[in-house]
Amino acid sequence: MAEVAWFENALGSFIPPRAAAPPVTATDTAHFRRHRTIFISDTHLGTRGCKAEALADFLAHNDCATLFLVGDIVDGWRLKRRWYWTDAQSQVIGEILRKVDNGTRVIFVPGNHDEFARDYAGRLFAGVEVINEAIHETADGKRLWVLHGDRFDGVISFAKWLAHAGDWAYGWALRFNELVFRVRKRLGLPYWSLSAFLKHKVKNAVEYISRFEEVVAEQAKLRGMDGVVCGHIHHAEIREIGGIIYHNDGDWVESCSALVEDAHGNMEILRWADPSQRRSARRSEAPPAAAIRPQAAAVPA
Ligand SMILES: [Mn+2]
Repeated sequence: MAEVAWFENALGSFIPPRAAAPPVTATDTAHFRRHRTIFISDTHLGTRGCKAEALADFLAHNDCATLFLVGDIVDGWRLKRRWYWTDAQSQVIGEILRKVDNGTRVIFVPGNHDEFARDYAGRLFAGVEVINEAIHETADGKRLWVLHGDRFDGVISFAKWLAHAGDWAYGWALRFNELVFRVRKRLGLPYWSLSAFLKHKVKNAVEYISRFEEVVAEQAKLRGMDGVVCGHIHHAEIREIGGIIYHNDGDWVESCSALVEDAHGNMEILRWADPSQRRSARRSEAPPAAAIRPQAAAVPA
């Protein structure tokens, strides 16, 4: 893979190293968790489905040396049809740029919904490096292939228009499901079982997900990797498949999940929608109160 070789061999040599991140001066530094690496994908900024508030909150409370944006970050397909942007979505961009300013290396690996960015691979935008595929070396020396994953999706690779149509149809189906029901009833059309239809769809989805995971792992093995990090199917997972560690960082449309690596190379999936995990994530690894709030002792109890 030319891009991979290029990234490995050349990128580090011409991108000037940044100074280490200075201590963050946010008001709630006590609730801060530091990671070696954070991987997020499928945020679908520019859509109503994007859980932008949760994402901005996650980014504000989780710091890292390297942040990988593993595709479908901005939904160009939707924005092309209709502009949808909120303050919370701007806040997400603001949090990412704040990380850049604080010395975090931010690498954007475009997906199919933001494929427009693939033409800019090798460039820097606002300090964010764009690269079609990357190799990440973990703290314990494992080589992980980082890519969005849509290239293994037969529908998307071979009939792009079909995928677009499917995406469009799905969005409308969700919004007008109720209306369709009422119209059918009025027209005296026969009963149509939604639950049976969905069950069938879910079964197909489960088969599709496991096939996707196998294919991605196989391809990572062929490339001599120890593991792979991808997104695309909106299904967070860490599991071993045929000697390859398969990681999927999930999405920010439903599950609000991120993949994080600690200083020893341990990988973990964080689910920011889950309030208990959110609280414990904020408590853990918090620096001693005195270190960040030297004035705390002077404040009367
Ligand atoms: Mn995708």
